[in-house]
Amino acid sequence: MTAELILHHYDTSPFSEKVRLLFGIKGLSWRSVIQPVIMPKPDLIPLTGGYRRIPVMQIGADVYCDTQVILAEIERRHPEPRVVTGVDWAVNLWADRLWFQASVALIFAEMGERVPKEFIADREKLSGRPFDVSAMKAAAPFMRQQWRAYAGWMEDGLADGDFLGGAKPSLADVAAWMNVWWLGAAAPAVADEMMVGLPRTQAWRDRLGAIGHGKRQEMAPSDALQAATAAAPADEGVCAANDPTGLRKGDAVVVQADDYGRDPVEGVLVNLTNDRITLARECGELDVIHVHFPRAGYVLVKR
Ligand SMILES: N[C@@H](CCC(=O)N[C@@H](CS)C(=O)NCC(=O)O)C(=O)O
Repeated sequence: MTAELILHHYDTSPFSEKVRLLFGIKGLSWRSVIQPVIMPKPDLIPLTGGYRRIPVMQIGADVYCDTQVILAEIERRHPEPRVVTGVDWAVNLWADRLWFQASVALIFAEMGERVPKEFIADREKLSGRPFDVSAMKAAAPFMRQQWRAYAGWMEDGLADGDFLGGAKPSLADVAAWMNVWWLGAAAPAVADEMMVGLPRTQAWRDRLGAIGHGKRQEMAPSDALQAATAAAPADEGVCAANDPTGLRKGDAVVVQADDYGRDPVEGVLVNLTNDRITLARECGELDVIHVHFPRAGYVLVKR
């Protein structure tokens, strides 16, 4: 059986939109499993071992947590057309963190009191901080300046080609797209205002929007769990001998995000490189699953 690309996501998720766009750029077929926007996520947690953020990609018994490792795995398995060039990963982290936080403030300042209280309670647990709409409203004027400065970088970056990397879409475009797409979808008038007088960025936005999402086919969450049970992890993995942690294959470890959604995931280390951590987890009826995380933005310790 060929291992299908399964994306656990929901349609309004900006981080998921990065992956959907990459599927479009590479012309890939994929299965879509819709997961809840707030906890509980009973069909996701058995696969990840505790990681709750969205999206998660699954290929058989391999589970990829965080868009950094999801996008890297798609590029590895489907290298044509190539999208990762230069310092794209650094651009990706900037767009995921600094730019995303500016987008969050702009969007929730705009949505204000319309945000459901269950969502607020869930996101307070996710971040460990109050979800304070009035603080976001107070921060919005400053965050608008930040957002506009980032959009100005886009305008400059598009001076020599249709895309940030030149003539073809690159990972930098995918990373930046998340913020432009989300603001456009959640607060369209603010997005238009942020892009006034930036004609190259406006044309880029239309160009990326026209790429689409590849070939999407819905899948039931139970079928995704079944696909994990039916498969074995793709690879044995290798642990780099000179890793600064001194950790070795077979060590019992814990991985968690360093920003928000820091639920710990426990497992046995099977792969450790400069950009990836892979744990083996025994999941009862699901047998062994390999759960993959990026290195940047995650904390790895021995249990
Ligand atoms: N660094 C993560 C961030 C993912 C993230 O923040 N996702 C949001 C949705 S777009 C999330 O998980 N929110 C909480 C939830 O959906 O439960 C990544 O790149 O995948």
